[in-house]
Amino acid sequence: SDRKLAHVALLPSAGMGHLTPFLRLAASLTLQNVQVTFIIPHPTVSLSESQALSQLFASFPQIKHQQFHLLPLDNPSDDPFFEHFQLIKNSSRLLSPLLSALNPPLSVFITDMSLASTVTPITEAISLPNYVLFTSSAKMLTFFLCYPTLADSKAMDELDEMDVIKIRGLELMPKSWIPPPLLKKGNNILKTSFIEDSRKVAESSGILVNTFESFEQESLRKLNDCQLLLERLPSVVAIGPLPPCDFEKSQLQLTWLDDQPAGSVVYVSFGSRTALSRDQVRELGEGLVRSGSRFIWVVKDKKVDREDNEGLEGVIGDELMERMKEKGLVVRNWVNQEDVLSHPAVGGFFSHCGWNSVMEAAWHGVKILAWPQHGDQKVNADIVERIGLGTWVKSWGWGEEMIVNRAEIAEKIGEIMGNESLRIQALGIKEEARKTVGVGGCSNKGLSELINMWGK
Ligand code: BUP
Repeated sequence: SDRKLAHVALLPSAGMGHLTPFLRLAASLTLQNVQVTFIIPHPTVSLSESQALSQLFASFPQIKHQQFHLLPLDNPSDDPFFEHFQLIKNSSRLLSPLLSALNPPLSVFITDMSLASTVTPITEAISLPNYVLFTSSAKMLTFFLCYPTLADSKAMDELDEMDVIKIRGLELMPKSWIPPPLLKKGNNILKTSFIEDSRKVAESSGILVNTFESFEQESLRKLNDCQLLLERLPSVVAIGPLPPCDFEKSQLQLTWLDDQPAGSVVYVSFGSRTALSRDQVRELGEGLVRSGSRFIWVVKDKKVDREDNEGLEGVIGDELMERMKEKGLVVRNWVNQEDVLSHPAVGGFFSHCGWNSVMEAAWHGVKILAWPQHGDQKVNADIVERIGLGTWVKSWGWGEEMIVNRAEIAEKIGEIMGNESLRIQALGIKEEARKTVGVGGCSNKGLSELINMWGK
């Protein structure tokens, strides 16, 4: 055959939510005989990130990795993940020699949407085709691509009068679903990065999205329908759900789960980047006890895991801890989500709807009770509800807006765990998720076609 093997470099952004889909993509590409070089911004923010990376390289010795040493920053930020983006931006000129030195020469480069504006000028300068892996939903991608139009001052003025965002081609979206800084007049850093990254993503060679046809049909149609959203758009390829890999599983046995009846346990986790207030943590704990349901709960009250030194008793209080023992397993900070969602005892997921979590719940057919906390999560929660994977209590609000009380939490958990039709729908979604990445499935074809093109 006259086809050469494609050589692809991957550069992820900060945080597990951004890293995980890159790890899974690296594994998928390697399994299809693509040579992968993984570029690791160093140092990583969290322990979980460095562990996940070591596990990938241990399972796939054929994946090459290159450390990308980040230059120190003059003005550190109080959000470590945000600081990491700044570090990468600051150090980006070091990427050019690193990429040029790779052998065999690269066929393509794939990076995260949040790094697009930083990295594209560098890869363009060395004539490398530039792809973006969009690590959120296709729906969020439609918003992201339209954002520069919205941020235009005239559109912002009109927005004042309305509750919904109305842009040509974009489905109407309540303003309350969008992170407030993006809808403010004047400049702020989130806004500026969003605009710059959005423009660069629209100029890229192609956009890969961790989603699938039947899950987000309408948004995918909009994205690939010529000129509906923007005059010029690269092709948008759904390649998800990127399957969780064996290497991600931990050695730890969740023996507690093994002893619970099938489908009886609700898994409670709000992602790797959300720290709930102390008061909300306790209210949530009380709600779980009151719900009468069995639960496994990941408690997190610091953004970065390295900073978490306080014991569970300190956060939750001895007395509540004692009452939770009977029905629940409480874990500090981190549990291997793949171990949990794949376990037959788990029948529900009380989730923030980070996009990876949504795809993982779909993959395992676990129904969701959505409680979005920030960022893209309300948009994602809406998708979950509309497709029938779960429910979302919209009145709960997000961020530090309000405290949701124990009675409401208990009630909604009871409802979701008892909802039989939702359980069946979730199983149907699981079937579709497996089909689309299997031979002949849409996502499988999407990725294979890209790989063929890259190898030419
Ligand atoms: Br928390 C947690 N164990 O305890 P999301 C997360 N994860 O394996 P996020 C664990 O990290 P953003 C834990 O399976 C998923 O793959 C989880 O990504 C894994 O949310 C990933 O769900 C988390 O997208 O990021 O971390 O809040 O909001 O940036 O998408």
